[in-house]
Amino acid sequence: MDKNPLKITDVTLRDGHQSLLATRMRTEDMVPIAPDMDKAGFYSMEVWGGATFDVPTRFLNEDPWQRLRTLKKLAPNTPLQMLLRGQNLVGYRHYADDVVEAFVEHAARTGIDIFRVFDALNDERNFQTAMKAIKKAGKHAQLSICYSLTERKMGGPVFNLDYYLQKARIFQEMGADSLCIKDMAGLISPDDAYTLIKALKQELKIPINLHSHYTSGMAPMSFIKAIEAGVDIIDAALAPFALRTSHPAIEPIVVALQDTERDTGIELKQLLKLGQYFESIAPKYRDFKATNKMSVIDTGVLMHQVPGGMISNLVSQLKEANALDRIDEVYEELPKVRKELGYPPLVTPTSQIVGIQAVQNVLFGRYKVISAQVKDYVYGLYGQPPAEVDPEIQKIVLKGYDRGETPITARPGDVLEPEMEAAFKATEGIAKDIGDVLTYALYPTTGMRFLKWKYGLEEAPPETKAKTMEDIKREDEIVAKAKAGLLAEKQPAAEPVKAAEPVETKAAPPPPPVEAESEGATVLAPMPGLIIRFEVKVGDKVKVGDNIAVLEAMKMAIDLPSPVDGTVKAIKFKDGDNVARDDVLAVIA
Ligand SMILES: [Mn+2]
Repeated sequence: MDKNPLKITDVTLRDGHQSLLATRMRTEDMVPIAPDMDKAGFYSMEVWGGATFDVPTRFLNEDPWQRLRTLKKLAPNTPLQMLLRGQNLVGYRHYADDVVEAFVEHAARTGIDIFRVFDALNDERNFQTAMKAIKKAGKHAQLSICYSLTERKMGGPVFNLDYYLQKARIFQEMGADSLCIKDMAGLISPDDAYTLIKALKQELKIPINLHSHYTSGMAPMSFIKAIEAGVDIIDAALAPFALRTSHPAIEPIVVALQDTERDTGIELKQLLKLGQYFESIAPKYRDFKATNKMSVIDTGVLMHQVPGGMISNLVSQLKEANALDRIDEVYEELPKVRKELGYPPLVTPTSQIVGIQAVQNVLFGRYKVISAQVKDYVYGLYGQPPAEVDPEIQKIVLKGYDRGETPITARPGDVLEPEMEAAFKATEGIAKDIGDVLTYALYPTTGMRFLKWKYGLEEAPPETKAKTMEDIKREDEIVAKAKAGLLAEKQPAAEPVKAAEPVETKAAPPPPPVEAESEGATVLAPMPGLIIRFEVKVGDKVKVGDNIAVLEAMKMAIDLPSPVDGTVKAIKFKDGDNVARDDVLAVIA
């Protein structure tokens, strides 16, 4: 029997907890088990990239660079892998080439061996700079194709077999060391997996990796068919961090292939030891686990091919806007917007771009409110969509856009000015190494806040602290008591205690003047958010459609246009203020 062992990339420490626990696992819980994971015989371990940069700096008060350094030391024998969003790196916009070069170089030096690179539009030009930097660092470049569909199965005018084969050929030609089919939503069906992998194996010389999610329930079946078709590597997670919206579990795959020609050679005993450990720390993160459903699969995905994570985003946006009852309209709007925008695959950041526009179209009328990202996208700053953007929509979106009304056709990276020098300057006196500077370059606001926490210039808020097993024990005891009826309800105080002294009010800002409101048109906050900046001041003359303010809501910058011609009579907030839905931001008369 010819042996052709299947290789397994363990994704527990990146996509596993990103999928199930909002990426909250901390380095301190990886440290004790990393040496044992190193002994398991995985082809590689995905430990970094994706949201593992944003979440630690934003929520955990943890340095992602330090995590990587630590894991490299503890697991020196297994190649460490990261997910890199092409020119987006680990952020939500395109960065200039000098940021991409510096990031890849430092990531390689700090411990990354395999860079899995993808682009939300599968636009190969967005790989060029990262690719060069990976090769220069002497590391493995795995280029990925985002797997997307327009109907239930592979085919149709856009995402058909030819599309994937053509992209794969281009990527191999560019010098990819391996190719990944990145099925981020768990859409690939077993028969399509077989057809696609078989064709790719015939067409390409480089190894093929299949990445899928358990979301729809099809992934383990698709893996078996892909293995039959000769796939070289699959991604899977240890059982406690597998299934649901995560990945197929490693353990049953290893056993299923035992004594076949694709036997992985991995010891089940070692895997069970790893799984036991992850079970033991998992309770600390249970607050992030979805517990709202009995079903571990999302049958809705089978029906409409919308990624599960995107649906939960849509739901939370509608909730914030107090309009959850309009979810069905959004489901109807979504494919229309996606078509109009040239069928982008639905993955970060295009899933947000399409999703938020669909929500806004439903709430405020079609393309009445357009986010800055949608304008950038239609202008071509994210790259070239798989199909043409609807010319009518293009006109509406780019009307008055400050870079111009005609989209670019060049590589997006070519129109971006270098950014590192400004980042060095802005972090002078705080940043101690290039990692710090990059943290800021990627996330100016939360990155700088993190650097201040890191170097003790500001105290990290208590919510960045980890939950301990003692906390869990205490919670469980209270729940057990409550279930046994032993928990006495607190008696309400007979008389609420009134404060004797009036509260200090000196520091509070004066209430915004309201008198002008009756005399003009108002610019309202369409949803809760943070004012990035006002683009006008009191007394400015404006025309209908001129931008009054930019609001950050749902990770997007949204332009708020003037509803009328007139003069700015009042501005009710300042840059950086948080606003509620329907707050009056400005009055124009
Ligand atoms: Mn994934």
